[in-house]
Amino acid sequence: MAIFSRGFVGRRSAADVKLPPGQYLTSDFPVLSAGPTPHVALDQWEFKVDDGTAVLRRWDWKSFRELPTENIRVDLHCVTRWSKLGTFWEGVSLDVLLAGVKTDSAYAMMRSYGDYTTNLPLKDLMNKQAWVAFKFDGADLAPEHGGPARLLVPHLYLWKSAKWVRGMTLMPRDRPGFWESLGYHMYGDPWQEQRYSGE
Ligand SMILES: Nc1nc2c(c(=O)[nH]1)N[C@H]1C(S)=C(S)[C@@H](COP(=O)(O)O)O[C@H]1N2
Ligand SMILES: [Mo]
Repeated sequence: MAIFSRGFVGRRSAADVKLPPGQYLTSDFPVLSAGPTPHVALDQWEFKVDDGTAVLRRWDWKSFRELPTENIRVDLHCVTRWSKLGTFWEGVSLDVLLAGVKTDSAYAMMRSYGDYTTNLPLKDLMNKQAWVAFKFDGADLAPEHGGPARLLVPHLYLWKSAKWVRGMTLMPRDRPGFWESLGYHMYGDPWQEQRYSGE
């Protein structure tokens, strides 16, 4: 008969878990920000989808929070080698935000308050792979973790999950965002260990 310690009942134990190569488990939630935390008042907040010329979609906080939401339980993998398993979020799927948007663009640049950017293929943002998340563990997302709202793209390294997200620009060709310009990988698949360009 197996003996379970209390802490592991109903959870995955370390032995069950397959981490991406070069990652270790952490149970706390480190804060990694390239600059100061921008504080965005909800009555100032907006999220826009544009194609570099025209604004295609726009929400203020009220209309954003009227959109259908999903509860998401996902593993996070940071390029600095920590992984955090089974994190719990609430957010609006990018499938909802991009519904009906017609575009030939294959890429998007995510843009944040505070000027952080990160690039992704549009197909990685669709089909239940990405959310604009505003709650973590049932509470409003803390400012240091990206509140009021952050992108959540758990299948890529966490630098792709732009905190304080304010919009996205659709792009016909891939272009590097903030960390990608400094040598991080253009795509960033943790299972392929795509940490830096050239890897
Ligand atoms: N706007 C913004 N988003 C960001 C960052 C940042 O510096 N600015 N850092 C990225 C990196 S490198 C990581 S690992 C995660 C960290 O998220 P956390 O601070 O909630 O752990 O946010 C990502 N999103
Ligand atoms: Mo990171």
